[in-house]
Parts: sequence; C-alpha cells; structure tokens
Amino acid sequence: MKLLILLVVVLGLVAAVQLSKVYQLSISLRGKREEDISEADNRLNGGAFLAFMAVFYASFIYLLVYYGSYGTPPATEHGVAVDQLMNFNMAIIFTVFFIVNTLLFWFAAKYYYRADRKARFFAHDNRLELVWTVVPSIVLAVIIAFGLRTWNQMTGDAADDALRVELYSKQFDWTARYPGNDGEFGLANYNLITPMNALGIVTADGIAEALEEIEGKIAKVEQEISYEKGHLLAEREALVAKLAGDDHGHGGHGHDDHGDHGNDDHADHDGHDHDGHGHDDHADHGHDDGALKAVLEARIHEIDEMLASDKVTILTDAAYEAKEDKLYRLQRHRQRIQEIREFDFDGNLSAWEAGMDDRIVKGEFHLPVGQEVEFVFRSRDVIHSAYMPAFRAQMNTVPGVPTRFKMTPTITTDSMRTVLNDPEFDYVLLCNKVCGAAHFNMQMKVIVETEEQYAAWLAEQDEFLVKEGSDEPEMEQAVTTEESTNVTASL
Ligand SMILES: [Cu+2]
Repeated sequence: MKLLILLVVVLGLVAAVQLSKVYQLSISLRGKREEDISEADNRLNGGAFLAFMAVFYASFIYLLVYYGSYGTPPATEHGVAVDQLMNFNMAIIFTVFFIVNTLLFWFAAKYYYRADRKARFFAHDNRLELVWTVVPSIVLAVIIAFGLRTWNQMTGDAADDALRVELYSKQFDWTARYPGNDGEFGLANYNLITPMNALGIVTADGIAEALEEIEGKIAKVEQEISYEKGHLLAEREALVAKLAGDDHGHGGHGHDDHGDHGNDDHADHDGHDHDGHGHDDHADHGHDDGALKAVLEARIHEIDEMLASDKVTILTDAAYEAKEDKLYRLQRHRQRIQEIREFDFDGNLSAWEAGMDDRIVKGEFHLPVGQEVEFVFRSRDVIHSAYMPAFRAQMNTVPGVPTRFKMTPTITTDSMRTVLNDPEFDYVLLCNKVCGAAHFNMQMKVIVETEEQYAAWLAEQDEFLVKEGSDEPEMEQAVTTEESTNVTASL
C-alpha cells in the first residue's frame, strides 16, 4: 500500500515536470517571455477577486446568522446593557469590515494591470492623515467609555442586602457555597482541604481533624524512614565500632540521651563558670563512660529488634530521599495548619464558627429572581473562567486571588422555557478557560426561581457541619426547620 502511494507521488511529480516543460515550450513557440501576462489573464484574475468577495461575504453572513447569537435574550439587568454594548461594537466593526473589504476586492478588479495605463504617484496628504487618525480615536474613546460604564455596573459594590454566593472551581467541577443564616462565609484555607472538606472551610473541628490526619501521615513516613534496613545496618556497624575502639570517647555525638550530658560538659568548660561544679564534672566523667556504653548497647539491641520486626523497610537511596522530602512537606503542612488564626467578623461572630452553617451544593445551584447576587469566585488549582452565557456574565477564577461580580437575574428558568418554547432549557455555568482534559464537561446547572421556591430549596440543603450533640449546630438546625415550616406555610 505504502509502495503504491509512493509510486503515485513519484509519477505525479514526473507528470508535473513534464507539463511545465510543455508549457515553457508553448511559450517559446508563441514568441513570448515567461513574465508576459496577457490582458485577458489579468481581467480573469480581477473577476476572480470579485467572485471571492461574494463567497467571502456569503459565508460570513451565514456564520453570523447561525452562530452569532447567545440563543437566549439577556436574563439579567446588566445583560441588556452588555447586549447593547456588543451590538454597538459589532455595528462599528461590520461597517468598517464591509467598507474596507469591498474597496480591497473591487479596486483589485477595477484597476487590474493594463499596459497603456500609469498609476498616479501619491506620497502624502495631511488632511487624509488627520481624518484616519481622528475618526478612529473618537470611535475608540466612545467604545471605551461605553464599555467602562457597563463594566462598572457589573463589578461595582453590591447592595447590602444582596445574596452572596461563592463559586469554587477545580479540575473539573464547580461547587457553590451559600453563607448560611449568619450571612457570612466561613474562613477557608487550602491547607484544610480533605475529601470531606473540599472547600477547606476553617472550623475548630476541621482543624483538629486535619491535624489528626496529618499526624497519622507523618508518623507513617517517620516509621518508614526509621525502619529502613540499610540505614539501620550502617548505624549498627558504627555503634559496634565505637564500642570496640573508642572507650574514652566523650560522647555527645550521635545519641540524644547522651547529647545532653555532652552539652553540659561543654558549657562548663567553655564558660569557666564553675561555682563548685568542678566536683560534679568529675563525677559526670566517671559516670559518662559507663553510661555511654550502656546507651550504645541499648541502641544496638533496639536496632536488632527493629531489624527483626516486620516493620523493616528496604528503600533505594532515591526512595529514601523522597521519603525525607515527603516528611518535610508534611511537617510544613502541619505547621501551616497550626498557624491558622481565628478572627472575628464585626467583633461578635468568629470566622471559625461562620463556616459551620455554610451550605455547600454541587450539580446545580439556585437563585431567586429579581434579587441582586454577588458572586465570589475562588479556584483550587488553575485559572478557570465562570461563564454564564444567558446572564451575559463571565469572570476568571484565579487560585489565591478571589474575584467577584454582581448581577440580578430577571427571568426565571420556567419563564425562559416558555419564552424559548423549550421545556428542556436550563441556565448553565460553564468553564470558559481550557483548563485540562475534562474542561469540556466542567459545568453546573443554574435554576432561577421565585423567592419562595428558592427559600424552600435552600432550607433543604445540608449545613456544612451539623453534628449531633454539639450545641450550636443543633441550634442552627432548629432555625432551619423553623424556616422551612415558614416557607411551607407561605406556599
Ligand atoms: Cu475549568
């Protein structure tokens, strides 16, 4: 098969070479030079330019008609302004686009080369320069002013009674968080992220649990390191050599228990601060050698037992180093958790308690119609982009840099289904930043509904930390139940 393809390619090349030879021969027979092109050829090329323009415009208009719309009317207050801004910009762009391209292709067709015609030499014109500098400047200034006004509408301060929703992105899904009855989001810290606490919400229990988990990991790695066979054997060999050869050693090298004694000795010698300690010094020395021997022997015995136990590990040098690195990282992680400090909101509500009644939802989240919503965005891993096309809203989510914007939904999901005559329609939150392999599937359903429906839905959502037996969460739960009965009553 490959041979066949190769044959076709080779024969094709041979044919092309032969054809070009025939062409050159025919030119020389007609007595023309190769670069002489007839007027008929030029006219044909000019016509082709016009034909291309027609196809170009037709495909452009086709794309515009089939893909040029969001598919829904704007479903937020600011969305109307965004659409106006978009239409205004597009009107300017299309006008310039059609004028420039028409001139380009039409001139190419009209002024194709003719031997008896000479182009006018035209180097500079101040008025022309002025026109094409000033006009675009004014147009751009208007676009920027209009754009900034709309941008400020979306990103300005939210009203005090605005609903606050946090959208949290990670590869590859979204999580929404509602602040609960206290209206405050609990503090979050990425060091506390565990399978049970995907947002890393800070609570006293959460910190205790995270510490416990990490202590377990540290102990495991420490054991793997201390039971490494090669290192144990090397240590044993060194200890045996020390026992045999170095009876008068002053110690203080290698063993913790003994290190203290050694240090005391040094302090006395260096500081000349005897004050009657000289006596002790001698006693220590006498005691020292015997004690050192005992300690060394104890350690050797310990090593023998470790080597005999089933905990013993065998690691390559690289694996041993990797374990040490891992231990270092875990210890640093533990330190960071220990460094998380408590603070209060407005002097009364502790940030550690604020998170306990937060409601965390996945898959879909709900918004009440006509109520201003302030979104706060956080990201765990890479930059994602929260895109809600029907709301004409988009914002990057950046690890370590919370972002935000506000919007007021104006059309419920039900109304939009009626408007579009599509019972399947749903608002969506999409990731609009190519963030990895499953980026295409990173989405969350958004339901816009009446205030009552929303309240009923919210009441059904679990609070982050509801634990039987502890006071506060129980109280919170009582409030929730009360709230949901109110809702039922009002329905
Ligand atoms: Cu993403």
